[in-house]
Amino acid sequence: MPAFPQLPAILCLVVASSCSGDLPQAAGGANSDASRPNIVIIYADDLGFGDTGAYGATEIQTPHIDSLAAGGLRFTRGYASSATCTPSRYALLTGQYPWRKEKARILPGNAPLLIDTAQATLPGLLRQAGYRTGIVGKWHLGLGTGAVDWNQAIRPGPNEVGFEESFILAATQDRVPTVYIRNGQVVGLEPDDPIQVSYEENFPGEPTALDHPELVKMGWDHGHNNSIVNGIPRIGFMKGGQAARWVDEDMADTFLKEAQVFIRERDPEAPFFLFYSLQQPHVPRTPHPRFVGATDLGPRGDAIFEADWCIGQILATLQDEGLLTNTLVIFSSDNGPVLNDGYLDQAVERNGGHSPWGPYRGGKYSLFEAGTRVPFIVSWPGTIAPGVSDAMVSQIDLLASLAHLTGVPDPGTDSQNIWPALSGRSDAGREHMVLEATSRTAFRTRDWVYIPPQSGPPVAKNVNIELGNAAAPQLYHLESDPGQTRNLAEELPQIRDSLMRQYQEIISSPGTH
Ligand code: NG6
Ligand code: CA
Repeated sequence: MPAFPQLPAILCLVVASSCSGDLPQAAGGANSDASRPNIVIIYADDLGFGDTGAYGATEIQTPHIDSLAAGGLRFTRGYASSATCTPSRYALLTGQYPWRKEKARILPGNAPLLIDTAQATLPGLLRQAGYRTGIVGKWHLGLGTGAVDWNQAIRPGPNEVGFEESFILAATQDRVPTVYIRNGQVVGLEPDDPIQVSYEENFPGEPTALDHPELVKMGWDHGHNNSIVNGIPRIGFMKGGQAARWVDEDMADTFLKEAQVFIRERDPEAPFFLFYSLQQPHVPRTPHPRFVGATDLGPRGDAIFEADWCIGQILATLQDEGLLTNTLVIFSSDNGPVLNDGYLDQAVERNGGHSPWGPYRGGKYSLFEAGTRVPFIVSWPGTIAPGVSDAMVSQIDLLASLAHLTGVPDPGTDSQNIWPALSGRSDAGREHMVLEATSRTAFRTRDWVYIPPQSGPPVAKNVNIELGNAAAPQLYHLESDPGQTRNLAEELPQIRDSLMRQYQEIISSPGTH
């Protein structure tokens, strides 16, 4: 049952008038225009459905996310497009299903740009609508066209696919190069100490976790035994660029400050779009020392607490700047949770009774529900009424929905305009979607999921996550069985076959919804 609270009449009027059908186009001062609010997408990395107080966590305090949820719309059926990072981000920014794109998989740090510069993108569309656009934080969509020279301008990248300003980490916190990149230039690079990066072989004389374990302050469990930077062994090899290397423990503060500057230095004539792409709680989990011990869960819990604090600072910045009521804030995560993702950081040992995956099965990398079902909060005080929505919404739909909101033509992708659901005027979101997890796919409707036969192992042993693979088809009724404990594929062949046909039709079609 959808749980929409009874709204006071005056609030209903505000909601109805500001979100109805075709909205008036901008007329001068963008910040007073109800069809062109500032837009901030806050995107966590590997944060699970159950990792925040707003979604039931009791062992980690997330007061700022909780208050965002209390003042906004909290979705119970909110989805990332994939159970890993690169494909989810690709879908969010381009509106295209990632499984249509062969190379939309977890990318190494030296991969070429995955998005075609001619492709429609969310920031590109918002620029058409007159927005100033920026990204701060994790990118992980590739850079350049092949062999990147990290000592020159690195193009194409975020600035060539719609972001006017960018301050990013190239791939993941655990992958080289461990440097920040601003508008295509490595920050703080000294010309006499050039950076070299390889994912094939080490550079002679450079320490790795295998030959210099004494230099390691955070041990590795699987993978993560190549170059050591800041005492943390990484994926990939790197040489040089000493002055440019980041300090992991300062990363949250660094990104926060960049995001705040982007907001404060706004153009009074133009609304802004900020993609604030947090690195937490992805590995390596390195909260600033002032957050160490904030929870009893060790680095993973403390990193979530730190991320929540950062979100609070962003909301406070919006408030200080008088922007709260004309800024649409969307909060979500790129994929589901994982405890041991390759470092010895006590995430398993100290997890206690916490359930990062909420009531769902699986986690990061999984076709089961917890792989892609994530926190999803939409807040626009004064315009979107607070509440809880059971509409099925996906990050892939932000492109068409925000194009609709801001009055730019929908480029026709897999993205659907679900603005009525995102703004709380309807509890009908998406009717169905194809979910992806490490190149495998499944078909989700509002209450059902159909998982076709998969040949892979049932469990990813390193991370101890059930992947959703089985030789036989699987069918679950999520409304009555959220934990996916009863496979109904044999019992209900008609439903199974009907979902299977819809699924096959979509995956064999060339594109668009
Ligand atoms: C995996 C890494 C994992 C993480 C993941 C990407 C190993 C053994 N595991 O390959 O630690 O980096 O890639 O995560 O190397 S994601 O959230 O960016 O998709
Ligand atoms: Ca991720």
